Amino acid sequence: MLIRSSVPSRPLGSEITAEPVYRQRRRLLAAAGFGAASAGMAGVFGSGAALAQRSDAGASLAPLEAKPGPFSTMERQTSFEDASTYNNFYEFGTDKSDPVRYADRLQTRPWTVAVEGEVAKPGNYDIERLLKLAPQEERVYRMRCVEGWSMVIPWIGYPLAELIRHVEPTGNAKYLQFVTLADPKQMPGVRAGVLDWPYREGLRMDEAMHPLTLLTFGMYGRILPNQNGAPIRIVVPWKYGFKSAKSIVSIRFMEEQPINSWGRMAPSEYGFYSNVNPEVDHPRWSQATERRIGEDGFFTRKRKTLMFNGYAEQVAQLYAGMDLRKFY
Ligand SMILES: Nc1nc2c(c(=O)[nH]1)N[C@H]1C(S)=C(S)[C@@H](COP(=O)(O)O)O[C@H]1N2
Ligand SMILES: [Mo]
Repeated sequence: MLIRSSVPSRPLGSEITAEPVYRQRRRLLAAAGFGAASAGMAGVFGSGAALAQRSDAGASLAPLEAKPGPFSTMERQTSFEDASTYNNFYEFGTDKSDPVRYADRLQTRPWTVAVEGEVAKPGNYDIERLLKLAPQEERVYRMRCVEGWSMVIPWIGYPLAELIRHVEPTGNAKYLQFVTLADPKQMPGVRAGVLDWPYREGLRMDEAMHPLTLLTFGMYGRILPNQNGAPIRIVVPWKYGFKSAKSIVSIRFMEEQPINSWGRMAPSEYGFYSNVNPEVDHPRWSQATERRIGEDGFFTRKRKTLMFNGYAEQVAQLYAGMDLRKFY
């Protein structure tokens, strides 16, 4: 089995919290050419100068305390370098390398998230308060982009359900909408009309409450790099990557199914649900296989994409009785 479903929760201790940071340091040292591990490193690295720059950027991020959480895959993790330099974050541009190039302009403090709509406790929640609302956990999730590539990333956060319970949704709250920052002064991509800004995404309430859905503040033992959605994003591992909205500024509790940017842009290509499904192709390409970033080599075969990205055991019952060709 690839999924550990019950890791006993332990009290926070330095030997536990230090572990992801330690592993990350080893990875960075190996990537920089120190130590024998470099031969086995996944990923293709750029020039030495560029790499040094990236490593410094990573090392300057503060460590985030986290205990190991449930549902982590044991699969080989994507390198921090790949996960933080090959990104989709269209507010910074449409090239995979644009986010790492431009996202350092993003001011992530002060930052508040407006909780709005059908809740008993609406308001502006400060990021420092959100960070401490529940214990942080490390969750190693498979991530599958609708474009056909995938990664394995150790995220840090806590279940979104913790925040939802805290703000007390009313009986009318059936969906959540996430609205993300769209500031042309900090985000050069927002001037381009590729999407109808701000980037919006949504989940049904039961999806949002599912224990796999992570309110995410960090990865690889550190706070999130800006290009990965600092200071706060969601991660929904059984759905295509675009559902995992980055740099969230508002969470709206709604009675009706909310607009989501990609669905609005091309409704026949991107549905509201967007569950990973190898049997339902994108109109312009197959979704049956994927390329794991860092694994590309001459002899590397593509991987078969798994139903619900391998999380069927946990989430299939959310969609019992639904026609997944209709509700793609
Ligand atoms: N605000 C915002 N969130 C976003 C996107 C974006 O363009 N803007 N891209 C999405 C897509 S398509 C993917 S695959 C993931 C990528 O997350 P990562 O770069 O941390 O791997 O972020 C998602 N969240
Ligand atoms: Mo994506």
